[in-house]
Amino acid sequence: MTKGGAPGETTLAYKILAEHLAYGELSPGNEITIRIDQTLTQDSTGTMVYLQLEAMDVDKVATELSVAYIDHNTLQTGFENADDHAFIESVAKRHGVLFSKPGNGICHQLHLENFGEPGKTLLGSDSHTPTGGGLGMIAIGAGGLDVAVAMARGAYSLIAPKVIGIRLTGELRPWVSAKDVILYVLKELTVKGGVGRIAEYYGDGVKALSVTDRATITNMGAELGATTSVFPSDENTKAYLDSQGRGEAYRPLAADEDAVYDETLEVDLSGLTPLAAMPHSPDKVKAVSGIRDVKVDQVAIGSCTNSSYADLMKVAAILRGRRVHPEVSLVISPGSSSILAKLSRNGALSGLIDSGARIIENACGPCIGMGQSPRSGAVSLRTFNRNFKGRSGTLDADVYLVSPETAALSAVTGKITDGLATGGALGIGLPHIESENFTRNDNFFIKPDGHSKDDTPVAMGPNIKPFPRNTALPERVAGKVVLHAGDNITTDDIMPSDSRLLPYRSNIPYLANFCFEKIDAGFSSRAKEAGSGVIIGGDNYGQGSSREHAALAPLFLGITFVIAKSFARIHRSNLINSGIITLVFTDHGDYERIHMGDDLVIEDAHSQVASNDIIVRDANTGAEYRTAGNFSDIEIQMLLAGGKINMIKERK
Ligand code: MIC
Ligand code: SF4
Repeated sequence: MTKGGAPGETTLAYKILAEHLAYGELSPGNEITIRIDQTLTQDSTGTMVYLQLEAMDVDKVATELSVAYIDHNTLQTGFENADDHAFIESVAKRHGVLFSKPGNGICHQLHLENFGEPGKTLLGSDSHTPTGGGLGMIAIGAGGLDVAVAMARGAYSLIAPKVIGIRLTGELRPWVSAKDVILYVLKELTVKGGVGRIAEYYGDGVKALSVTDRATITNMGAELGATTSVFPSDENTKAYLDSQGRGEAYRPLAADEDAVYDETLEVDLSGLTPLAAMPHSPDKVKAVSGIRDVKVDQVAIGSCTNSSYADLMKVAAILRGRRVHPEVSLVISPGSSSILAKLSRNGALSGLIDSGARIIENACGPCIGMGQSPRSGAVSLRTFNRNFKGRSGTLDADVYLVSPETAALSAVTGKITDGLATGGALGIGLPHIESENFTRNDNFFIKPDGHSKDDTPVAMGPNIKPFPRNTALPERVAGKVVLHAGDNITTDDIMPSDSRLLPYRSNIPYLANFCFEKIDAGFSSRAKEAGSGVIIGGDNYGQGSSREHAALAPLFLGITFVIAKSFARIHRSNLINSGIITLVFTDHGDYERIHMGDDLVIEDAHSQVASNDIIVRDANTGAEYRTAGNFSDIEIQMLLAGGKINMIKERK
């Protein structure tokens, strides 16, 4: 059904989308609405989601399953974190949402273990929700408001993506891992190569990858900018589900033999070598052999990309009987409580501790800058998915993204080490774990059963402030250029997140003071002074995290529109959901012609926004800049209403 094609040529992605199609014609570029079976939220985006859900005045969620995880902000350095957790737990109870207590693990790992099902749709308020694609789901990351609406209505609208077929052949060699597969794909396609696309894996090489390998690959498909990534569901999927005691969820799924992909990429797994993403972008990929011997100060193993039982058993095999290099700090955060318990039961945990590894909580932790910031100027090797400048909490640290094998081996040698060249020589045998029975632990889950809106009050802490709301679009939208930014601006740049700021995710007025702090410390006060501001961006503006705080803080600071060369998908939606107009330059040369301090204006905004061609004028010089909105019908309505919530309220 790709390209509107005939049955018998259908990609797996389009088969699942077709099964869930509620509205629209399913062909690339069209706006479609799909039914959403499951949603997930995590705490750092979740507080906004649940404030918005409350604002929508719904009773029970409309999905088959909605889960609220607490994994990002678990340090509890003050009352703010714990208040957020209590708030989320109370709203979860009110609306029939399953609550996962802090300490249970990382949302994506937990969802894979406990709830992911082949052929289902999942919408999550976290950009790495596509981890579920490892189980053959269409799992999409979105802004919090979109997830709140999906919970309320069981549906989500998106532009039907193209499908890029990634054909895998061969088999990975020991010391080469699933992480190296996705790093290779990132090198080939770059951080914007997946925009407007689903990455679908197929071919003989698929069967050589376990579900957790596949989940590593689909997880980091987020770094391609892809809408999602998906693997077939096969015998390995069955084995994984059986190991989690959920064999009944299995359903075989694959693309048709003659499926037609919009684009294809070939990857010979047998030819891959250990790779690393160099500072400061996940697509700056080099062979580990080419950077070997770089001295390492810190190694961090964990995150939703590489914290599975199979990954950590490989790490345990490498560290068993060995010592972490005296000049290296090694921290390990397992993906879930059941993984940690299993490592503890089989003795692997004591081996890790004996080697000198620091075991930290099974949560996002250092991946989102919640502790373990490396020392000044450090080299930090991480098995995570993002190495944007400053994300570790140390602005001048050099973060490299690598596989668990490369990370553990380098922790022992004290320098970046290529396992392919030296791992075997050290006599280290790596276990290959397809799946192994897990003991289910439901003790961290709180079921909403027996509760309702009427018997459970919302637990509001003093740090939880109402979220900013826009007003209906005026006929004349004006603003002063308060930021002129380069290419690939991340949402970490726009709204930084670390142990200092993460506790304030439910307090936009406070957070807004730190907007763009890392790249332009004067931004927030300049925007406040201007009263009404405009941001100019380069290519791929807003890549990375799904945090809608990167739209809500600019909204609070008076940003009315953003003109960029191109936008990342989730951030563009978050801006429009907040009623901020997103425009792309028709002539990229105009990017240079507009300067800081220029007063820009969109006249006749109502009719201009409804047309694709939007003229932005310099109020002082009269210079005109042509831009395109590419807005769908629903987006136009949102912009006119001043955001999605206003539009929903108007329709009631
Ligand atoms: C991230 O990895 O950047 C995060 C933190 O998980 C974000 C969500 C957030 O900012 O809360 C994401 O990926 O969406
Ligand atoms: Fe958590 Fe890091 Fe995964 Fe984001 S990328 S969900 S912060 S572990």
